[in-house]
Amino acid sequence: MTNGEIAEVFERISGLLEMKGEKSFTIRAYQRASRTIERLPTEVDAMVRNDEDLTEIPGIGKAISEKISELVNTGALQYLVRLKDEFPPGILDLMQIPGLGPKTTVRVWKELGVTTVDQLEAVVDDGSLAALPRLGKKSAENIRKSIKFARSKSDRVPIARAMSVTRQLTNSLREGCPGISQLIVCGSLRRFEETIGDVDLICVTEDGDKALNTLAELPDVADVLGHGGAKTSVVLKSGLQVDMRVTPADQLGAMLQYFTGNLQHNVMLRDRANSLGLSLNEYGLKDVETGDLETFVDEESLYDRLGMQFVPPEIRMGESEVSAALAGNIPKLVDVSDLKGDLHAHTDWSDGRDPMETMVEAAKARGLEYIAMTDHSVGRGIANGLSIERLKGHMALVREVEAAVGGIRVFCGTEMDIRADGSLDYADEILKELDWVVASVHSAMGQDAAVMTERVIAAMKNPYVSAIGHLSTRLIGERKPIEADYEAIFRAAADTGTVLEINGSLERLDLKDIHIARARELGAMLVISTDAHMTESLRNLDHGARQARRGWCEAKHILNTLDAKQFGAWLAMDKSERSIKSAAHA
Ligand code: DGT
Ligand code: CA
Ligand code: CA
Ligand code: ZN
Repeated sequence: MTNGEIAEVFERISGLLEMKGEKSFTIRAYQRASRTIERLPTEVDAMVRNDEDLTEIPGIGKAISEKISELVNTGALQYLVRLKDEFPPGILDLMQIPGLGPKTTVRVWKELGVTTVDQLEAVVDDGSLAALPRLGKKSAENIRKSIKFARSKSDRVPIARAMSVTRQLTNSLREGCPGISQLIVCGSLRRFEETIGDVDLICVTEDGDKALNTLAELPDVADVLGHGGAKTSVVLKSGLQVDMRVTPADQLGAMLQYFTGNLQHNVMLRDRANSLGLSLNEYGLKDVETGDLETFVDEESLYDRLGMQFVPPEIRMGESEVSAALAGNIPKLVDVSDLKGDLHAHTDWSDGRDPMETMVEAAKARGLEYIAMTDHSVGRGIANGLSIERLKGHMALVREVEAAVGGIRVFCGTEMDIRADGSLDYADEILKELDWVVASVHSAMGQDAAVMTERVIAAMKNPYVSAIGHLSTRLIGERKPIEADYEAIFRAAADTGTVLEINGSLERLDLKDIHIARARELGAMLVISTDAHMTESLRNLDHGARQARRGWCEAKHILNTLDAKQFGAWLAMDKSERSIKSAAHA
């Protein structure tokens, strides 16, 4: 069972308890557990199996720890089963509709007799939902969109879940078959797509049969779809399909290329091969006349043989990358090793897990030269946002921690709410004391595009707002992005000297790839941030970098590739002078 699945169970419990009208601290305890587990980089499943003490995890008490053990050991939780029985069937699906939430779910159930998604759609259509007191046309319209979104989700899996399932799977495979010398994740996961159809693995080993049998016989496998030759396909109990192929090491290059795709990229590469009198398949390049097969140990030599630059997996989209590679126009894309700092991180002052000093130590250990501590602002009550008093204490602590840790710059920051009317959560007199201000939308996400656009641009016009956090507010597969004139926002970002964040949290990956590319083209400055709520999530820099690569970003497009000194010099500029150009000369 993955962390994501366990987290979902607790999310459901908290929702059902809220519908029951349970005490708020009980509800919050389950919500906190859910969030903690979802973000935890270590697999709770494995911790249970290894008899580790789960209550060591901050936010997990004895009661929840016992429930996790029961879940992992039996695959179900009697407490949830009983709780569910108190409600009509279907109500959980209903609660999952984004924007509905426990409160509205109870109302549509009790007041309109709605217990399924289909019935919900019917009351939206006939106007009876909008007629409920305090609901209105606007909310009903948003719920209509959410139903559509929920239905369009299809069976593709968000990347965060696919990655965590894949991590567990590859661990089990290596354990079960020590003869595996390489296990490489290919397909859409290697390209870093935001949703994944199925998981593709290439296994390099002397004993292919053993590896394929190991996969087919894993306890997590629900069904074997195909097994034989050099490949096996299975469906895991989580519903995710896995295709695995084995290959000898000397043919890895062509197999990797083939299995990474995407399909359209592969078609383009085949055409290129044909034009050279060759035919490309997963084993290598065949000379059409002689029938001789040329094999490749790595992808680099294969692309080279085709007379083109190596194409990084993240941009293998079957678009302009092949012609660019033929012309030698693929730029050197930004790499996580280029990133010198992080500009969005939370501590236990708001909703983070770790104390500030721990976060700063961890950032330093990762080799970062600077980090901004950006705890939530006062309006974010549920995230324990900082009052002005507490913000001042926070700033004082930043200075203390910076001195105590040493060797890393620590910036005073905030992640401040952009309120529904476009006003900001702190006054300018406070903001100007801060080094780095990330402004984010966390509420009223269903506003009309025109209102939302104005709201975000209003925040950008503030001279002390350094950056906009996770612009679209989407949670991949969970919450749809805000509707807004993104093009206008990107232009305003460039005009006002406001940086746009590429949020590297796997649940978000926000901006999305095409928005990154467009913002870059329009001259907006970009920064790759972790939004870390615990030390382990500092590795979101890696995800953010890969996301930026999908938008064809080079180091020069990303502000936090500047070293501490350069970044400090850039920060010292007036906002009106900040730009990609001035960053290059910082
Ligand atoms: P997904 O699974 O929908 O997220 O996307 P992919 O790209 O992982 O697609 P998948 O799993 O069907 O196949 C993995 C790769 O294998 C795909 O990106 C390209 C390659 N591939 C699959 N079928 C064909 C094919 O018929 N011809 C060629 N040339 N390549 C194929
Ligand atoms: Ca796939
Ligand atoms: Ca596949
Ligand atoms: Zn946020």
